Amino acid sequence: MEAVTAAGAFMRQALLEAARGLGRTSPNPPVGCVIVQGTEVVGRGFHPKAGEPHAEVFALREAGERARGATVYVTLEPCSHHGRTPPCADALIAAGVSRVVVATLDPNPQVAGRGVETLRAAGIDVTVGALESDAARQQAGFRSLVVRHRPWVVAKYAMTLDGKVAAVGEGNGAVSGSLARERAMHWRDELDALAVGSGTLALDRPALTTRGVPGGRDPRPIVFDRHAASDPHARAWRPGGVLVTAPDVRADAHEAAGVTVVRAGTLPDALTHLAGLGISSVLLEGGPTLLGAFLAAELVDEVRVFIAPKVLGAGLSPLVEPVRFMRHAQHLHDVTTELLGPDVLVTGLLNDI
Ligand code: AOF
Ligand code: ZN
Repeated sequence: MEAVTAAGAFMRQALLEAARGLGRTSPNPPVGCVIVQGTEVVGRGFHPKAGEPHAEVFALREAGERARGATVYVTLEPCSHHGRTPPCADALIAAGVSRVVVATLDPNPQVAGRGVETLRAAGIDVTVGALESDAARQQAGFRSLVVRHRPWVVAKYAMTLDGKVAAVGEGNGAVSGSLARERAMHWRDELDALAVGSGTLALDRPALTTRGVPGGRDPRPIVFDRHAASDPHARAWRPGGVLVTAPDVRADAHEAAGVTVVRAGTLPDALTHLAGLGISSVLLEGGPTLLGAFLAAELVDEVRVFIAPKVLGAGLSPLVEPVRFMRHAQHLHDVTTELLGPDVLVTGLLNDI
């Protein structure tokens, strides 16, 4: 029992290492690795960026000779293929490690169990499944790209106790408190892209940037605008920006402004195009038409909602697209709740990873 707890604690550290790469590794996964001799951590590493060395390589470098006979905790199965970098399984064997604890298998068809097989064939003791669901959730973007060829979609909004996202007299007064807004900024830093509809772009004039996160980077802005009628010079646009419009719609002004234009007849089609641009995760920040359309099409994978202890009595709902019967409501699973100052954060999944 104790061994399981210790393994969990080290894997938890490996997940924290991996988190340092979130938002920076696409189309690769965020991966973390911790190497342990007895109870001492002798090496740590994370994958910083596609094209750069994998997590295991950094951890092995730090451990040096102390990797011999050690136990390795890694959040994704070590790779067995020659990609942009050589196989991690070979590097672990060469370093003489005794045991490897893996959180999740790699769904990449070039690996898919062969990393584990290679290690076992070399006499290394391999365990799979430590903190598996946490790791899979952390790698949701990568797994979604590999398995479904579309990004992982996270719907985010903040609403009052009576379910309003804006007051009738004012479009964009803050609903949630500062801790909630700070958390949401971390998500912008961690997800590849941030999407809004053309209505939100026009009404809120959002910057769609990451603010107040040390070392943070901005997500790619995406605007869903079926008529391509929105301002091609809106402040949200920056390099990497994507306009999603309908087939046969001209978007010359956007193209001239350097915006990548995706033409899609359906939302699933749009997501396939976004995946093709290397976008593995999308934070949907509204408005109600866009959120409603994604939800109705069952394309929201994860929900993150702040509930503020305020009452408006009237105002804008977070989504249009009503469901008439309780039995037809979409149910979240793996629900979490957290108090952030006065606000409650509710998260949950609508699709499996
Ligand atoms: C690992 N450790 O830290 C990561 C892995 O092009 P490459 O060489 O970077 O290979 C990318 C693939 O390697 C990626 O699709 C995934 O299957 C795996 N990522 N594997 O052992 C890591 N980032
Ligand atoms: Zn590797």
